[in-house]
Amino acid sequence: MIDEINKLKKEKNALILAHNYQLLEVIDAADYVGDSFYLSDIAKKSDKDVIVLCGVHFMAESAKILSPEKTVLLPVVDAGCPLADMVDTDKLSEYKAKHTDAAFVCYINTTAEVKALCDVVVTSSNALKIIKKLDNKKIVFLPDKNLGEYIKEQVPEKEIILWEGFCPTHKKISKESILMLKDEIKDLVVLAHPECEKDVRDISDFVGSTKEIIEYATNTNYKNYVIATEEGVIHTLKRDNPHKNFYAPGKTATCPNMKKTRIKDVYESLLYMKHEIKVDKEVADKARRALENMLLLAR
Ligand code: CIZ
Repeated sequence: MIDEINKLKKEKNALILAHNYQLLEVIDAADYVGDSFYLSDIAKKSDKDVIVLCGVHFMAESAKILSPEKTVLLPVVDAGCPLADMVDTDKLSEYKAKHTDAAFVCYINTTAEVKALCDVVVTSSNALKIIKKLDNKKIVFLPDKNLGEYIKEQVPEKEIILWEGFCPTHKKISKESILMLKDEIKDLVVLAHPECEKDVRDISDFVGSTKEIIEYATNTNYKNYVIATEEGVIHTLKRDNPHKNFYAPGKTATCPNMKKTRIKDVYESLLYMKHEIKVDKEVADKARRALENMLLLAR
C-alpha cells in the first residue's frame, strides 16, 4: 500500500502530513509528522498542490485557511474534536460584547468560525510565549480550561478568563494511575500535556506540548518515562528511543477520533481525492488573520 501511496503522491503532486496522535501505520507513511502548528506551517510553505492531512477536522481546516490555493484532504470525514465543538459562537459573541478590553485567544482546537471571532490562535507549544507578548492585561482564553489554567499559573500578571472546555481523552488521565506506576517503577519521570487536569500536572516533572514532550524524552538520559498525553506519542517515542521505557498512565489515553484514520483511508483519500475541506471565504479571511498572528507572534 505504501508503494501505491507513493505513486499517487507523485501523480497528484501531494504531501502527506500526520499528527503526533495518529496510528503508527499512518505516521510511517507521512512526509512530515508533528503538532498542528508545525503541520499548518509545513502546509503553508509547501509547493505541493494537494495536502492530505491525517488528523482531525480543525487541523485540515487550519491548513486550508492558511493555504487557500491548495486542495486539502481529510481522509476520514467524521474525524472531529469534541474540544473544538465546546465553543458556541453566540456565547463567544456575548463574551466579546462584555469584555471589550480583552484579547480573545483561542486554542488551535477550534472551528474556523471561532477562530474568525478571535484575535490570535495558539497551540500548546506557543501559547505561553504568545500570551506574554500581548499588550492586553485581560485575556479571554478558550476553549481548554486546563491549558488556560496552566498558562494562568505562569503569567500571574495577566487577568485570564477561562472557558469551560476540556479534552475528554486528557481528562481521563488520572493522578492515581500515575502514582500506581511510580510505586511499581523506580525513578519514573512524569511528562504531561497541559490539557491534563491540575492534579496530574502538579505531580509531573515536565509539562509541555506533544512536540516538547517528544523533545524532552529524546534529549534526556533517564530510563523510564510515563507519558501523560494521547498514547500515539508513545509509539513514536518507543520507535525512536529503543533503549528507553515509555509507559501509558492506564488504558484510557486514546483519542477515538485520531485513531479513525487507517493507512487504507490515506490511500483512498489520494485515489478518490476525498474528503476535500472547504471553508467559507469570509470566515476563512477572518480566521486567517488570527492564524497568521500566531505564526508572527510565535517567532
Ligand atoms: O497542537 C496540537 O497539535 C495538539 C492538539 C496538541 C499538541 O500538544 O501537539
